[in-house]
Amino acid sequence: MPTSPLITLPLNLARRDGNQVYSNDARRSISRKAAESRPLRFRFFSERGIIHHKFGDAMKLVVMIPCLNEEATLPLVLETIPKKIPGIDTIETLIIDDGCTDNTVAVAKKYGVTEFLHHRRNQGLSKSFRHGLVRALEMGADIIVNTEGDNQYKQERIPDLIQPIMDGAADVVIADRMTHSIEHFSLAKKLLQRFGTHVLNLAADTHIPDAISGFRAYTREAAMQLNPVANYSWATETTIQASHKQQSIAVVSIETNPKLRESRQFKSSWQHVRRSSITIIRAFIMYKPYAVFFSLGFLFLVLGVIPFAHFLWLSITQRTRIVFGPHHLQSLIIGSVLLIASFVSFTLGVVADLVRINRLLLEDVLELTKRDRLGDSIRNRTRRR
Ligand SMILES: Nc1nc2c(ncn2[C@@H]2O[C@H](COP(=O)(O)OP(=O)(O)O)[C@@H](O)[C@H]2O)c(=O)[nH]1
Ligand SMILES: [Mg+2]
Repeated sequence: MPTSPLITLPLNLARRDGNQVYSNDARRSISRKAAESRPLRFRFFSERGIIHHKFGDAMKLVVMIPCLNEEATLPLVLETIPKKIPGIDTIETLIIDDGCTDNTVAVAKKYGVTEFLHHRRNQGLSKSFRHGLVRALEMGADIIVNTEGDNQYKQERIPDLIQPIMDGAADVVIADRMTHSIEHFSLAKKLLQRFGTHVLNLAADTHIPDAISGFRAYTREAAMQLNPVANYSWATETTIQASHKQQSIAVVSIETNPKLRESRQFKSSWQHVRRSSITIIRAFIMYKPYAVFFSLGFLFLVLGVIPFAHFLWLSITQRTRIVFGPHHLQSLIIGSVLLIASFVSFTLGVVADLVRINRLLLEDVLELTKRDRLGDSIRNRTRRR
């Protein structure tokens, strides 16, 4: 799949140029006013996309916060979620209580939150995200924002985060934390983040600068199509899925708040590397099986041919000793093993590709089931701004 270049797109310039991204729609005047009052720049990385909006309907934003014992920091988060955003009629907060054993739920209620999704016991962040997404859809969200309960992200910048969606330019928006400038990140963590993002961009065919940022916004359509299955790294997985489903992804630079506590997701850099590597390898196998297995197959083929060529060369130059002597037969054995490995890799590539096609069909069925349950018509999907 060809990659799309990362374009820095100043909003007003795009409008002046009549860029197709900003074509006519009923909400344009609202979002134009909002955007012009704010010198926002966002990077838009693809012109593909499924962009939808229920024009004319009331727009609902759901801010979802997966929480595991966040009583200390949750008030800061809830206080900074904007109460009003131009172009948005309703803003609701959804707390995903992932088996909290402290007063997180009571604190949230005190701050006026009415929507909760409870896990009786801890199920992990990825499942919390997945269940939260479905609940937000059930709540009738047109736009879904995910943030964290540790006040890592600047909720007051949600209007900036959703601006590309409001302008009809994106299905998914990722906040770039600008990790190179985060003071409490060690050099090793920065390098790790950069390397991880680079590999992920290869798997996802994207050019996103911070692929694991958890501060994101999704349109209803985009959320409907995402099905993260890994136990860790929902951010990595959903980025790959969004790209492979031709969703249009925009990036907005939003710096993070000062750190209030250590990450609980990753106890050490090593654990981070291990889990991220597993996720990325899995992602490659799931989404680009032919690239993985055919490369392996080709590598084994080349390595397997070398000992055979070596044996052939010796049999020509030292004919009697080779054919009748005990030497060099190991070349044939090693070559045979490598050629068998090559054959197995090619075969696995074909099988994995068939499984991938099956999964795509299953995901289509899943999407239709969700639409059926939520009463969403697929016709919305073809409506572009
Ligand atoms: N670590 C962790 N966080 C969870 C879990 N379930 C929900 N969360 C929430 O997920 C968010 C991210 O966790 P955090 O420790 O800040 O990890 P970070 O992604 O490295 O910043 C926080 O709001 C947590 O409260 C879980 O099982 N483990
Ligand atoms: Mg955090």
